[in-house]
Amino acid sequence: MKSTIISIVLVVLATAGFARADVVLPAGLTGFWEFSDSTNVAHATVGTDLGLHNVSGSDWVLGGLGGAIDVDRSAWLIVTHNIGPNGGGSYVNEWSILMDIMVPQSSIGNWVALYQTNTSNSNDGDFFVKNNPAGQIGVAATGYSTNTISGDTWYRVVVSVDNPDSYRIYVDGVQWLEGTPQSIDGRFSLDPTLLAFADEDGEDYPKYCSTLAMWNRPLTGAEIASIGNASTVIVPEPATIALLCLGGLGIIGRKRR
Ligand SMILES: [Ca+2]
Ligand SMILES: [Ca+2]
Ligand SMILES: [Ca+2]
Ligand SMILES: [Ca+2]
Repeated sequence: MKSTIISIVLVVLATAGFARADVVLPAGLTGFWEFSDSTNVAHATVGTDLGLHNVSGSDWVLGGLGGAIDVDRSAWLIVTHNIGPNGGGSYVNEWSILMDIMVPQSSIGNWVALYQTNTSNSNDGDFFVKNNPAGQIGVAATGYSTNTISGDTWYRVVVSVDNPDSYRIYVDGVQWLEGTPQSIDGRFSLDPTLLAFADEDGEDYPKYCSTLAMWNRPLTGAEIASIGNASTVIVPEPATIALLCLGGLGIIGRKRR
């Protein structure tokens, strides 16, 4: 019976995927959130549903790919990524995150936090859109991009992290920053959760998010180029969904303990 269900799931997903010529996400995906359901904005397509801090279904908007969430100041998303410690440390040192974001023009010229690795949000954010020069992205420790994002425009931002070897930021498939590499188990290693869009002292002007994804390894430049820009429809490998739907998540959970 299980194999019948798997077959049906695979056929349905494969048909849907090929019909739309969607881009299949690279291997190692551990979480994928699309904000496509206004009645369940925290829903995970792959992995664990998001935690919501000061955001709810009323912040769902039609925008980006299949809907997005309007993340105002003092609001953030609690992202359980299901990546175990790796890279030779006690925390997650090899990882990647994808964020489809749009910063309204009214936020440009202010700090816009993109992620915070401190799970209690008790220190500075760790990845920002900078206030001045407006629209550069990064943080002092890693450096900032020279290129800038514009207001009211959707971007697909990917950060590929391999502590202590590399920290790279890509926008719409193009590398924008060869960042300063970071230490094992340091500021850019992860606890079991990461906070998307959080900052401890108000450097979190409003932004929109249409897609989030995380991987348990540093994606390569070629892989990130293949994912395209914020209008490229991306889908998990059918096997990833089937596995997670049928209890794979439980197995991953047990391995981590
Ligand atoms: Ca490594
Ligand atoms: Ca701050
Ligand atoms: Ca921090
Ligand atoms: Ca979406």
